[in-house]
Amino acid sequence: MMNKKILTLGLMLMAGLGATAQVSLVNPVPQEVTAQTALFEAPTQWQLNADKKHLTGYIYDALMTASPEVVKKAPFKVTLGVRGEGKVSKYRKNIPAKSEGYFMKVTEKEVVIAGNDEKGLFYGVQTLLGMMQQGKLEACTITDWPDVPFRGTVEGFYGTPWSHEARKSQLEFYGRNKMNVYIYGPKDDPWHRDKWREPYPEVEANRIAELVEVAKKNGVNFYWAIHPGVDIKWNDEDRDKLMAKLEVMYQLGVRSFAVFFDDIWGEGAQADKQAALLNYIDDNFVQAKKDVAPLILCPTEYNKGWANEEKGYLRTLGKELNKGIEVMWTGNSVVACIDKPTMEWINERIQRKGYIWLNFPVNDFVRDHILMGPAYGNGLDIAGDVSGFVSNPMEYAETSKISLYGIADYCWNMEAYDYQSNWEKSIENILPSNPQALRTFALYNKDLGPNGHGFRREEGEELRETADKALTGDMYATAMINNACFELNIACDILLNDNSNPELIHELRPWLIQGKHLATYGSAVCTMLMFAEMKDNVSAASKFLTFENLYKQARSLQKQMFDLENNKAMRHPYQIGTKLGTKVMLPTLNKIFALATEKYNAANGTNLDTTAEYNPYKLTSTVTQLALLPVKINGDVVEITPALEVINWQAGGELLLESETNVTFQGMEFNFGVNNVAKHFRLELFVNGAWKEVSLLHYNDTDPVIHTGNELGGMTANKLRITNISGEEQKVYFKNFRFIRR
Ligand code: 14T
Repeated sequence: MMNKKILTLGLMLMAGLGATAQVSLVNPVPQEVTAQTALFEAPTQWQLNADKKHLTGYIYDALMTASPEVVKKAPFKVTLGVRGEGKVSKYRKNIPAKSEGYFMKVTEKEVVIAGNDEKGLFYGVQTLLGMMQQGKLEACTITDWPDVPFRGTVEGFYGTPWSHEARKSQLEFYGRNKMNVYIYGPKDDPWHRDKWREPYPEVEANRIAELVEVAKKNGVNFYWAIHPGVDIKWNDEDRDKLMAKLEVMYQLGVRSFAVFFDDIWGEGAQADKQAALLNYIDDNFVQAKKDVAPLILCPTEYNKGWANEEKGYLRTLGKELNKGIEVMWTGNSVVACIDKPTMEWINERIQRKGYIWLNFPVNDFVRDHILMGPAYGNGLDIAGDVSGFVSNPMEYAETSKISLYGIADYCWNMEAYDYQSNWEKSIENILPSNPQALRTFALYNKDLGPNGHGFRREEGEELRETADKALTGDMYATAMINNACFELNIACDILLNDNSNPELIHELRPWLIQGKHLATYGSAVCTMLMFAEMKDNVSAASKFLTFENLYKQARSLQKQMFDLENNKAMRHPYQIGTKLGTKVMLPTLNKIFALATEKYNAANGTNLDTTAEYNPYKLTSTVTQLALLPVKINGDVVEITPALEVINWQAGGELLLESETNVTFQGMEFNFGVNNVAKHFRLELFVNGAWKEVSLLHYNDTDPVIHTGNELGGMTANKLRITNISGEEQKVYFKNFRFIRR
């Protein structure tokens, strides 16, 4: 407590002097720091004072990434050592008796780093490197250790697995930020899941071997996970195949293993069988090898929402699994923050401390959003209740580092974790060339939007008050929103031309382009509102800068945003959409658009459309119950939302669907929920200025689905209509209607 106060005081003094305290550059925030305000230039040369064994190896290599030259008699001395070694015997009492802990002392003459163990020494070196980032040092002493023993990530998402380069970059990032676990388990790596029995082909095998090496150099345990539950048979043959695969991975250098049973059902999902298998691996592989880390299990019921108390799956695991086998847990639901009650609930059932699998910042269930917000919401009092804490990130590896920087800090020094200041630091760290641009852009990429897991994040709170005022017609507030859009536009342009972190900009690119659209849209609608409010024509000086043209611009941007979302090259292959600012900014701009247009219509007797959502499909119908059904576009599938009631489709009644542009049809089907009704309806497409009929049929008498004849494939039209030609009213359901475009 005392030490933190001194640190804070030091920080405040230095902020006043316009300098940054070098300890404050270090992530994770160290446990205990006494710092003076004496900043000095880091030496350009230093002499090393360490036992021979520290003059090679990964700790030494890490130290060598710092710029000073090693010179025998340099006046600045760096002493390295581990508890028990003569070189650091003087500091015996200062070294924290904690795994991976270290003591460090910096003066203008020397640096001493004394690890409680090898890893502690490595982390002390990382702290030194962190402090020296800006070429300066600060006199201080640091006593430091991690709160959570296992900290890191699980590459466990669905979608494109990380590239080899991305993985290496991650492992280095983990080393620098004192995370010690990387669990390899990408759902879409065939040899992890579908082909779990088969060894990796040579190229992939070599890559894994290389990752193991890179992990070691960065103090990270590389866990390789196997996902056999999809089709495992609980017999000796499959058990031996699994053991053989683990042996192959062991030969590649892997020394830490996990077995995942998530997202499966049926045969593979039995607690007693899973426990027996894991115990078998533990007894005959982990214990037998002696150099293999404790096993990790991801259970089938990996969150409280899915736990079946009656069947007692979790209690069975708790009772039967060998002690020492870790059990993963995502919390109260698949995507959740972790708190004390979460841990109490699970730990009691599994008879050990849960190993947290945090489904953040993973976005495989909301691929239209990219997540650049802080990691917040997890309890700051659970360090003693978890055995490990790993984050499942996005397939966007580089962007994920923003949140992972927070996870690293949280796991290391939980009570002191301040997510906001961590986030600010993290932005600086990931893009030192343009942190303000990245921060400005990231403000609009925090929330996930509505999603099946109900997991939401704060976004745009800083705008809310101004937005509300703007919507009451406050011109100053409107100008402020306009400024925010201007800033977003500047940020996007700066980032698109930043080449200091090409991978980051590559990942962000679709959102950066959408960000520019959003910002330009924002400036248009804010200016519209100002013109509409000011009534007398402020733009008299220009015949072109008019409300009408701004309105056209806003309309164009609504369409451009829509087009970008549906652009095959830009959007994610599995889910349409490239969205940002969806929590506050976009809804505010849409309201400003509507408000400005209403005001303009009222003052000028015009009838401009005030709806902001762009949709190129327009449905009209003489059947009143169908007239208001929304049309949804999902990639190449265009669907009319089903109606829940019985439709009274009068004789001659028609449903008309018009498209702004020509559509080439690939297929169509619909379901009126009644057998043998195809003959009562006529489908026509408007091709080159004339209606052309397309035949309709059922595949059999008991299937209400209506299919189109083969002639539809490849037809190009901009309208279609369906008419009741039976001469009498048809009572039908409107269960589904969809077509696929090319
Ligand atoms: F293993 C688990 F802890 C876990 O979270 N499994 C998956 C994970 O691979 C995925 O990235 C994550 C987020 O989407 O959620 C789990 O996958 C699901 C979850 C569902 F609720 C897949 C389908 C679901 F319906």
